[in-house]
Amino acid sequence: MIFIPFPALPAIPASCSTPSEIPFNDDKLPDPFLFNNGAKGYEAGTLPPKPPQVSSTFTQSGLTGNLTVTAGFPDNTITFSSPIKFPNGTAPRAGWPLIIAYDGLSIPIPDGIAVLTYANSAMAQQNDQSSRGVGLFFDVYGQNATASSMTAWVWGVSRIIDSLESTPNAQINTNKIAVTGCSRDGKGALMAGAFEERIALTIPQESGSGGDTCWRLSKFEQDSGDVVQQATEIVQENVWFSTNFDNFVFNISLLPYDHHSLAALVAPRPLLSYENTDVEWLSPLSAFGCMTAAHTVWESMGIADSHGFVQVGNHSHCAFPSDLNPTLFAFLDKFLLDEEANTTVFETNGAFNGTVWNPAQWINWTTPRLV
Ligand SMILES: *[C@@H]1O[C@H](CO)[C@@H](O)[C@H](O)[C@H]1NC(C)=O
Ligand SMILES: *[C@@H]1O[C@H](CO)[C@@H](O)[C@H](O)[C@H]1NC(C)=O
Ligand SMILES: *[C@@H]1O[C@H](CO)[C@@H](O)[C@H](O)[C@H]1NC(C)=O
Ligand SMILES: *[C@@H]1O[C@H](CO)[C@@H](O)[C@H](O)[C@H]1NC(C)=O
Ligand SMILES: *[C@@H]1O[C@H](CO)[C@@H](O)[C@H](O)[C@H]1NC(C)=O
Ligand SMILES: *[C@@H]1O[C@H](CO)[C@@H](O)[C@H](O)[C@H]1NC(C)=O
Ligand SMILES: *[C@@H]1O[C@H](CO)[C@@H](O)[C@H](O)[C@H]1NC(C)=O
Ligand SMILES: CC(=O)N[C@H]1CO[C@H](CO)[C@@H](O)[C@@H]1O
Repeated sequence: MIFIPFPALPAIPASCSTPSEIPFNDDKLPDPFLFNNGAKGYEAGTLPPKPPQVSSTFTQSGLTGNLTVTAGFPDNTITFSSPIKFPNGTAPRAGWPLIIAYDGLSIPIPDGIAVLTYANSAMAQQNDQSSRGVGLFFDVYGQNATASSMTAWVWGVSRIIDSLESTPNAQINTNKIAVTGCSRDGKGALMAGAFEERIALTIPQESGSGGDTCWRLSKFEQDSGDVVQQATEIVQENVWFSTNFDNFVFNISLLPYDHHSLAALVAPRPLLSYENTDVEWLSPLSAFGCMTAAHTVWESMGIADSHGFVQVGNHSHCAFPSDLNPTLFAFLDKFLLDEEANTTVFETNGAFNGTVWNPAQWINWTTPRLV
């Protein structure tokens, strides 16, 4: 992937060669306010641009729509369909806001928002190591494409949005599209929000390591005796990340970024993440610390209330306790439905199994004022 840390650089000329690695070595979290001039290939592989062919058909029966996307190259296209569940009633002039739900929705939504279920696991399989290069995406780009499931899924989201933009009779407001997913699909949802700028709101749910946690902090938790999913484990478990990441999982300090930088790519657009301290492998300290680091980016822009974080326990993985509804609905009301809402929320129960979060150990930048 090409990481262009905030603030975004001007477009890189086509002739500009991008280094595949940047000399770097720091145990602390890298300063998200420094430029690295865009190195690619560390973690998630390459995200291809829009291919020459993208077309779609849309049908609707009652409140259920069916968006079918065909995308690829003249001699090689793939076709995939996504069901859309529409709200009852008359669409707003600009169309309905929409949530794209990776592999199905696991959060409640208020009335007035459509839901598209994205079959991301068909786009790029995620069963185990045997899933490498398997899925519709790889039917277009080849089994050996350097993409990972994460980037393949983002590519599919982008083609869905391309198709909605050119399908006015679907009555979707393409300026009001959110993305969500839980656990492995939460990792994917964050990646989509980071790399697809047409996503207006990003809601990863219990995404853990590879999502809203930082690799350095997950390693710290593991080294402190907590049993968490960290980089060395994650590359064994599945094919979410590129094979190149194998070269860094034992040398995390060499990464010139961490996932606070990934989250920062979402800014200034809003990000709301939920975490669950009852599921220890979700790396609870890492999630809180990583999002604390990322929060400085929204703070620097004077929009701290566009970045929410809520970390509670007492529920099973990917369940969504109803006492969390007010924060979720506040974000959906404000950013999808254009209603007034207070979206200031950044909280944790601090249940880190006795491991201590010491910000000074990880964050040594001062947050600038960019407004
Ligand atoms: C959606 O449309 C496609 C293309 O016509 C079709 O193949 C598919 O079966 C449809 N899906 C559903 C659930 O009707
Ligand atoms: C949609 O709204 C109409 C009118 O209020 C109602 O009769 C109908 O049952 C509703 N349908 C669904 C699926 O909610
Ligand atoms: C993909 O890479 C593997 C390992 O390098 C190689 O054996 C295989 O032939 C390649 N397949 C294609 C379709 O290029
Ligand atoms: C919590 O910490 C203790 C002591 O380091 C460790 O034995 C235990 O495995 C940890 N629990 C989890 C779920 O990580
Ligand atoms: C945990 O959830 C149960 C059942 O919903 C509830 O009775 C209990 O009070 C909750 N405990 C805490 C600490 O929130
Ligand atoms: C918004 O909510 C936060 C957190 O509950 C609270 O501290 C703040 O005062 C509220 N702001 C307004 C304008 O009500
Ligand atoms: C932060 O840490 C880096 C690397 O350890 C060091 O070069 C830099 O001077 C530190 N910055 C501050 C403000 O302490
Ligand atoms: C450059 C560097 O630190 N490389 C190390 C990466 O991790 C492996 C496995 O622990 C070491 O053998 C390398 O020295």
